[in-house]
Amino acid sequence: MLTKDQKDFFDENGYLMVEDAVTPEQLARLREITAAFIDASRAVSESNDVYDLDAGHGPGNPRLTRIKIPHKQDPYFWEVLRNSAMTQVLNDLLGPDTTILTSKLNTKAPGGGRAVEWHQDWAFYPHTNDDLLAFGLMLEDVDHDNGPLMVIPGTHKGPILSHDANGVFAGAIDPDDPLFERDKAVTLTGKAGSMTVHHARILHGSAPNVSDRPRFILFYELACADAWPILGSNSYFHALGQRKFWDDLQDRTVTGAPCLTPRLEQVPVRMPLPPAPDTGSIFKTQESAGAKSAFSKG
Ligand SMILES: O=C(O)CCC(=O)C(=O)O
Repeated sequence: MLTKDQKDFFDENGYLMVEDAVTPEQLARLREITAAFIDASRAVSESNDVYDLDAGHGPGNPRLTRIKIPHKQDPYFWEVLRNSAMTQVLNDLLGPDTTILTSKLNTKAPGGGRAVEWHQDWAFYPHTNDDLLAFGLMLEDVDHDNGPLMVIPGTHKGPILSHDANGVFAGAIDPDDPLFERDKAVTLTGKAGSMTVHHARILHGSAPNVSDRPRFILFYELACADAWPILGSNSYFHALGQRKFWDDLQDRTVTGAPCLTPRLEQVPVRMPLPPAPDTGSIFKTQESAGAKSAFSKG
């Protein structure tokens, strides 16, 4: 259970590090399943509903940016969210009724695995209130060299910066935006089994993996059940239609029950439109929109 100091820290700064978010047994099983997925990607030559491929991927050298929606690919990714220390952290921060928006296992292959340009998750999926956060469970140790998550503390209470480039929603801020205070960035490193928590409005990003070790972070994006989506780029559930949406809403309940009376708060909302040419993942959105990189050397 989180202490009052940890909760206050999250409220104030918009992020938190939690150690031992899963047991060693749970971690071992998650790694095993992940390794099997990566192995199976050898037979895949184009990004699809499961894999987002990185440049250089091939049968002899699997290089992925992402395993998409892992909790839909293998039930263990769902089970662990509902039966671990993560579950308690979720209830401590969002209350008893919680829902999942999406999940992703972001992988950075050794020697150059892809950067995630600076952004605010909220820009992708505005809701009726901002009781939304993401967990990032480290499946391997994460240090300064293998592309750790970085956050700018306190920005969850500030404006939503423009995420547009070349006339479309690019899913990344302009690194030259005067509101972007990069010198305030905090780097979130930790041992395998540790977990980052970041608020949906906090500015965050991560550099390429320059080490010889992979980086695997399993992200769950979660909300209080009374936060209803206004729109969401990349959220499959917007395309379901009412009946399937209803069924899916039950399936997405992590703890407690769905809430049919959205809580409406005064939150900054700008629709993530028009879409980038390729919205298959954040990597594809940022790349296809021509988002300016904060990490490229040139
Ligand atoms: O993988 C990372 O380092 C960051 C991931 C992220 O922010 C995202 O996928 O929205």
